Amino acid sequence: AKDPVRVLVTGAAGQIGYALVPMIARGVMLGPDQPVILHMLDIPPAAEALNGVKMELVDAAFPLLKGVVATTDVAEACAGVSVAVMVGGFPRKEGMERKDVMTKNVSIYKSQASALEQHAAPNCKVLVVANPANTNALILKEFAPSIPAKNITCLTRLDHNRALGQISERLGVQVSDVKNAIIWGNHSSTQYPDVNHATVKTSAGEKPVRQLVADDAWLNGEFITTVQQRGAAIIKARKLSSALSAASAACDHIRDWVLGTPEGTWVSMGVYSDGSYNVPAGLIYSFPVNCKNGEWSIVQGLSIDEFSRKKMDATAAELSEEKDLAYSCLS
Ligand code: NAX
Repeated sequence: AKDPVRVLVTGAAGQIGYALVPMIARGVMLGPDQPVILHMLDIPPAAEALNGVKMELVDAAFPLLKGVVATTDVAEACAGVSVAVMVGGFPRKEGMERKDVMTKNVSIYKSQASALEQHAAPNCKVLVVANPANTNALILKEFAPSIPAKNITCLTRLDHNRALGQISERLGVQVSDVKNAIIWGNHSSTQYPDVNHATVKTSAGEKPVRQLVADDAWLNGEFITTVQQRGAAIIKARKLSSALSAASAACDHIRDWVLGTPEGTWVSMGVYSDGSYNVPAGLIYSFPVNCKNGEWSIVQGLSIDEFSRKKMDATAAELSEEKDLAYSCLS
């Protein structure tokens, strides 16, 4: 039998945490033959609720779950973890300035960066979910210089999956037959969902999404805004933000990163830009990636038309501006 892997979930008493920890304990994230030990972190006001989640994990009697650490101590939470899913953060409350929210999150991600650096297992893979996800990940990277930049990522897989879902609904095909959408840039409303290279598996082979949809006005308009605004639409309907879909996407992100993407298929991940596709280096930007042997690499050589270029640049500009704001919030 395999040795258990320690997986950290921060903000584990929150709503994504509540959906995510049972998925991890069932093997959805690391595979049905991989035992896990869950490390759950939250802040003292949520300690009692966090303990309740721990009680439910015990009650669920998951065969793969070999232990649960529920704590408000960051060092204890990070000790020996090989995967860290950072869901905890400071939410924007009504009437709050953007700079004030950024200041709170910069301070959280700066201190959690140090804790991971000191206590996590070597080669720990980090996924930041909490918003502003790209910039929180960038701060984490900057303040954990001993963790390789390639180990620090943010979640745009939910946006990617939303794009696949919209195409599947529109064409009336199975979502599992749709692939190679791309989310470029920020996990925000400036993200650019791009289907120029996406395909659908049909009985006559793989066909381009653009050819099958045959409606460029929809693909360049409503499709993009629907994906960009989907988070807001969920809040409107549920009076709560996306949780099960976010948790599921976090599992997809880590699973594909660790176990690899199928040949000929890519996924979207927020990763440290090396300047590919003329995206400024030094931002955490969402790119199409292939994963193999536990490492991602940016898919190279895709053609970028003028429409795409503008949208990729606009979301990069927003990320550069967020980066400057984050730096101005450092104390
Ligand atoms: P909740 O408010 O339900 O949960 C957040 C939890 O984090 C709370 O239990 C809180 O006590 C805890 N927390 C706060 N500060 C902490 C700290 N310093 N250390 C550890 N825990 C801390 O929010 P939820 O709906 O679960 O969303 C969590 C985050 O995910 C938010 O920032 C949200 O904006 C972000 N999202 C990101 C998505 C993405 O695709 N990247 C999509 C879903 C989601 O909106």
